[in-house]
Amino acid sequence: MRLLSRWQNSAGERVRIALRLKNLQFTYVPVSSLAPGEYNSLNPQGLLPALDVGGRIIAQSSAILDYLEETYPEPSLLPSEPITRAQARAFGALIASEMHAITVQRVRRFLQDELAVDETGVTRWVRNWMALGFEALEATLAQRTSQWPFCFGDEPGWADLHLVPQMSTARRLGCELAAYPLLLAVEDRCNRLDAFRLSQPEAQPDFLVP
Ligand SMILES: N[C@@H](CCC(=O)N[C@@H](CS)C(=O)NCC(=O)O)C(=O)O
Repeated sequence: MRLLSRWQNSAGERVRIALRLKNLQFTYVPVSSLAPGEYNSLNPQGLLPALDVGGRIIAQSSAILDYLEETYPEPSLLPSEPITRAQARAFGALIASEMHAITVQRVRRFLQDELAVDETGVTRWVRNWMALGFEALEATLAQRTSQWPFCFGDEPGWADLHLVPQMSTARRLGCELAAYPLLLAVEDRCNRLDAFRLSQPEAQPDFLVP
């Protein structure tokens, strides 16, 4: 498998973590190493990441995660109990759909360049959706029936691999996270593990390549 990504690719970081949690071999391919236009010919939407499985391309991190979970079920990224499993999926969906998707660079650029929103307005946009999301995530962890060390279990999985990249992205965009102690504690536990540390932007071979 080849993971087409770049160092600063939050959705790609989710997949990097998942591949490592499942102990799967993969080749990390920075898009900067491809010929001009090559990535878009593989993934027409042009967003990162994409997984190349024997020459067939899977786009969208959620589809890639589903593929990995279905094809390599052990170790599972999801809790075995159905309601907890659904809660873990909901936690990830909140991050991917309600936070990440509406604050990514192309959305910020559209606000700024096409709608003439000034820097203060763009910052307000980002902080609003991030804060609403993190508040809900923190409250979700507080409501759990068990206070597991990770989001939904004794091992990290689906929810955690969505959470950790989102927290570092939020920090990079100037969001204050001190109000979320449960999230911070999970993040701290995750970042002690190789699967998470080796997947961080600064650990990628193309770190800082534009
Ligand atoms: N829903 C997509 C989101 C992908 C996405 O927005 N990726 C961003 C980076 S996190 C991207 O490709 N931005 C354009 C770029 O970096 O060139 C997924 O989960 O894969």
